[in-house]
Amino acid sequence: MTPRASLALAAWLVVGAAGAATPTERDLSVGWQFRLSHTATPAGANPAGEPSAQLKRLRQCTSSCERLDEWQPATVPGAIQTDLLARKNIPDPFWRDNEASLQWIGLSDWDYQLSFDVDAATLRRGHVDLVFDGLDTFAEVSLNGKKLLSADNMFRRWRLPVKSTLHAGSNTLTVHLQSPIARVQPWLLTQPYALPGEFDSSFGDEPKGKQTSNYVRKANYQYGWDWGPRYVTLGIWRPVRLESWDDLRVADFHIAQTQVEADVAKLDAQLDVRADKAGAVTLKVEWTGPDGKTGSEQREVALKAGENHVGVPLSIDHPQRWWPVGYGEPNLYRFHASIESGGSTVAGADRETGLRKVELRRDKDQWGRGFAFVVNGVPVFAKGANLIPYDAFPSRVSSERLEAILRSAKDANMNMLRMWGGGTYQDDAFYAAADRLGVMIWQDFMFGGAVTPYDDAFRESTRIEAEEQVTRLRDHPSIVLWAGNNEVQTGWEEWPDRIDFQKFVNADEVKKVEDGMRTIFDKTLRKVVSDLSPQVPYWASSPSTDFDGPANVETDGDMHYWKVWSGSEPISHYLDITPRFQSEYGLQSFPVMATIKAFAQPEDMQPESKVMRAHQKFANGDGNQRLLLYIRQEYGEPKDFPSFVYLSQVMQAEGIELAAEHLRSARPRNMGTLYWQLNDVWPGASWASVDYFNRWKALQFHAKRFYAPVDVVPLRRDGKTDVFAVSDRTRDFDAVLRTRVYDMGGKLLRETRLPVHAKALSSTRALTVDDATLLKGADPRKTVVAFDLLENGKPAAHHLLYFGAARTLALPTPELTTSLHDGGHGLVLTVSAKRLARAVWVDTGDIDVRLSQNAFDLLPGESIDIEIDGATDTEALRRAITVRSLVDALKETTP
Ligand code: BMA
Repeated sequence: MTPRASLALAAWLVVGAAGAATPTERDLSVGWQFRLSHTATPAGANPAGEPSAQLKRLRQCTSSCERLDEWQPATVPGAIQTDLLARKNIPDPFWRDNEASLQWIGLSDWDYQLSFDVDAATLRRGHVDLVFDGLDTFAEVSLNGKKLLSADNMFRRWRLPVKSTLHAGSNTLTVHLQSPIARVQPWLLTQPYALPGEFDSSFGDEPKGKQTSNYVRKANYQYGWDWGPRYVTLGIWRPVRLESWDDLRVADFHIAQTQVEADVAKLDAQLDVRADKAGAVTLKVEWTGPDGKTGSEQREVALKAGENHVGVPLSIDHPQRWWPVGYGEPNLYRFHASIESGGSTVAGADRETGLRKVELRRDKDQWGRGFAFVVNGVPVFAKGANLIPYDAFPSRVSSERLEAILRSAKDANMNMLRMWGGGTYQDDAFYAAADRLGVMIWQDFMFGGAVTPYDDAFRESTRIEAEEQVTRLRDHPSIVLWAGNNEVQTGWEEWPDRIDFQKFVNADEVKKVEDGMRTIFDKTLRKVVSDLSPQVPYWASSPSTDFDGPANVETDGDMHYWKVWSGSEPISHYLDITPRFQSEYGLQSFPVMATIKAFAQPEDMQPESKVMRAHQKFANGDGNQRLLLYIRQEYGEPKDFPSFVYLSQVMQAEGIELAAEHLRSARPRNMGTLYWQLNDVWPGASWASVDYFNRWKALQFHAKRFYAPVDVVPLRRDGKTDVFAVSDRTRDFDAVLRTRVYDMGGKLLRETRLPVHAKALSSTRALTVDDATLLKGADPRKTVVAFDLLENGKPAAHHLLYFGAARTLALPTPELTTSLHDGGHGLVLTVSAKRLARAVWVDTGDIDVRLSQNAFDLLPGESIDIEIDGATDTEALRRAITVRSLVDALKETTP
């Protein structure tokens, strides 16, 4: 069994009953083959209609495809694109503009096949189940020529009893995968209308406005998004196995957290047991705490033949509770359940979970209605970002990659990530890592923004998917919210194509569509969460007010704010809005040159080249002009392509910092900032702060500072600056606000100190000061102010303030010097500036090391020590290091 499969199956039988053999699992991932299917999809289940001419044309494989009729080795879990890549049947899907010529793969049908032996002993078992943890998506499964399943939902798990279909010796399992586009399109094109979707295909296989993805339970982003390519995958994307068992099977083991307080945790250990016959058993549950403390409870239960839901109440005194990043340890308890009969153990299961109470507090107040996460009674200001899928091909993401991105988030002081609804529910390994790290997960159900169909079959498929996913994930303490979807409600209310649709379609039909969405998001999914995970709050949509009125408002619920970037408004407009919780806002940038080189050649290195546009998905490549707009507005004209890349990151980092710090300073009116977006699905331009290779952009380094538990935030508006001491500490502390005014060329003009009492879990305004008082006649273009919050004489937080956008400043040449040396505990790079240095960036080229700090400003005469982790060859690193600052990147020196 693969490690992933063992994690996916959190409950399993360990010891067989007397006379019954130990239940076994047999991994069926090895030995698969694939080929281009000989039977192309007809009109699928929908008899009427023809696919579009363009689809038919694109469906033709354009490269050498002869060999694809032959069986070739496949990887399971996997996808057809990665299989073709592994066999060198296709070039790298991420290289240059290869995407355009690889669309035929997702428009074709594919077969997978596995031959495997079964012995007589297996066939003597009471039950043999074939379990698919995930099929992508329209899959016809046959065993020894007998059709067993027509799957149609990528997010479901399928369990098939196959004992009577198996025979001793060699068995053949086949999976025929139909192109979801080729299957649904002929039907859709005969319909009176197509529901408004997300991003139209750039390749013409789907006519504009006729998107099939709305009608399919499959990861939406694979149809192309504004940060990722269109690769419609097909495959056996999760593990597959045979499970053999006899009299009974533990289908689920769950620790329901009825009440969790400092002095006691009241739990209910619940088991779902499938039994062949009725009988009395003893249920025993043992637990081990993080400190090694143990306990156990047991009870007699009468099992009936069939499905049983049984439980053992538990009580743990003074539990070591699970705390999110910044508030304590993410403590985890281990639970073991056993079922005993006639003196022997017949079944068992294990679970690990953290004990915590989570509330979504929505108190009415002077600003409207609050939106605050409260964990174990502590109101937690949420600091983080939105998470998108890790890869265009999700099945190739290892658990190491899953964890590495989460570590990057934690290292940047993030305590919450929103797993956005246009992707996939993640592997168990992802949530287990979030549990261990203390990173809270806001979990969307997988709806990315498209208007949903209202038919019963679609809703029922969604309901089962939701039940399976909530059951699978509900013991992860990291999950603190289930949200119905991404932007479905706000889209319906506000987006022009939806408004046109509502005018175009008759009123009855509009009502049906609207009621259909309301049923799924207000009733079906809400009920699944309240039935299966009642201690975790449900939220109808992001953004929304949970159906308490219109979505995406400043006074209630969560808000996505996109006037900056999508609306081209200046970055300073971030200061004009103070929602109760800002769950999306973002600015784009390009990844570092080392990442760009992974998809582009030297001749592609300009913003408007075909390849650079192909890796810029916002507005079909026009996003590079949007980047330039903001770069010019704030900084000036980039000198060359690498400077454009660098400036895009500086702009993104400083812009998001302004917004995030404004939101933190507005606590308690605002209680969370999740910027868009943490990670990337491929190498390209996007809103990510960590790129596809987990290389940190400037924004991630800034986030580490602006999300630190204690921050000093100077916000300058109309010639006046408010300075806030922002603290996520649970205790007040006394500090001193030091203000130093410098001439950028080197001279300290003035220094003042002010005592500050920084309140716990608060933003405290420490100072309000106007420009004239700070400058006292000095030239604003040549002056910088440094604010430090000193605790016991040492800076607990530090921030610089300028009197205008960077392009208006008279920045000096800083004369940066560097020295790479052994700091005793590893390599240290010291960077020093003679004069003020703006936006210093240390680049290590193709050498991947982790820097403790980067993307910072240095005051005149200041030095910084950067710890370097992961260097293997010091001399090669020394040669690779380059350091630049703002003045190096601009075409002309600023006035
Ligand atoms: C948001 C998201 C995504 C999108 C992002 C950037 O609103 O929900 O759909 O990728 O904006 O445009």
